[in-house]
Amino acid sequence: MAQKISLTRYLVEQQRADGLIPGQLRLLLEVVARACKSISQAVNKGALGGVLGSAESENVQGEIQKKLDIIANEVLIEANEWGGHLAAMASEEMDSIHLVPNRYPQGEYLLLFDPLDGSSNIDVNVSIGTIFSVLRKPENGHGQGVQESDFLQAGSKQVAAGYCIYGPQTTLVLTVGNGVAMFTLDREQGSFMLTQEDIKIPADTKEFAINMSNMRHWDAPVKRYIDECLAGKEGPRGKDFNMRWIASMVADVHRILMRGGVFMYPWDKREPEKAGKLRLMYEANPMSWLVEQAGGAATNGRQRILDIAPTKLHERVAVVLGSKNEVERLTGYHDPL
Ligand code: P6P
Repeated sequence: MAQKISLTRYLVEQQRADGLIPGQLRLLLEVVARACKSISQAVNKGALGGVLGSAESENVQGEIQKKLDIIANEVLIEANEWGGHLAAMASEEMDSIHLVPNRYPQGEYLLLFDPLDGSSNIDVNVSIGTIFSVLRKPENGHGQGVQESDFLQAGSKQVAAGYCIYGPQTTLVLTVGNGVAMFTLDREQGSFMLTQEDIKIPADTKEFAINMSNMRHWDAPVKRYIDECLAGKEGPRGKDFNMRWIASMVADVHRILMRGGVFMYPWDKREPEKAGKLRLMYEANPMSWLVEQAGGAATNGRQRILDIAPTKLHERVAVVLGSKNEVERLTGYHDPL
């Protein structure tokens, strides 16, 4: 069997090959991977570790926090504060940005994360995951420390993005802008080992992912697209479709990276003032870059997600991502901007 390459060796060789992973970024990615290993161990303990259930608190999204949401957030903060690679962090679980304390050196990067996506699945033992996005700290010219406005960069400005899925395997999926690679945690060695690279999403699919219980709230283009899928062979698509909905974006996106498909969380009439349910900065942007790097597409129904200029740290967005031809079809059903 070919020698397995560790995450560290992969990052070193990628830097040597095309210079996309400067030293501080390599350190950042290795620290995030180590933090994900710790989160994986906490998740795997489950009831034995007393980490299930609610933390009896709410996050900035107004959602009840699970104990593991808070644990994962703390693990990522503590792991990334002291290394000198980061200037600040932002998390779904924190109202405002977290500056690296003055007692540590400041780095050139900003790290954003959803520490544990899919929390509603924690207590029922369904795959969940950590999503992360890396931006450069801008030369903000205001001469002060990092401010929230420094994080408000379009997804096209990311320098690294990835997720770690805590499922039957613990798997880290990563891009730095030259394709998508996957690393599986070897628990005996305690290392992430390269198990797939240059991951590609098929342009066509027969599988869609959406929460069908929201059908009556959707806009006409989404209803049209789903109705056509449900009409199957006898309908305008001329083929039958399958449906999946894990209610854990990391798990649904991972399936799409592995075998194709289209994932939708569209705008709906329940809270019309919100652009969508999912968060742009630390859910949609990293997942959209991964999908595009794997040959797929990602829009909000009308616009490429990575082109959206953010106005708020926790802003939400509608998401359609996955197999390119399906994303383009559904986007084409919407009125142009
Ligand atoms: P619903 C998890 O809470 C999440 O943010 C995504 O991971 C997931 O795709 C979506 O929400 C599930 O939402 O409304 O189906 O529970």
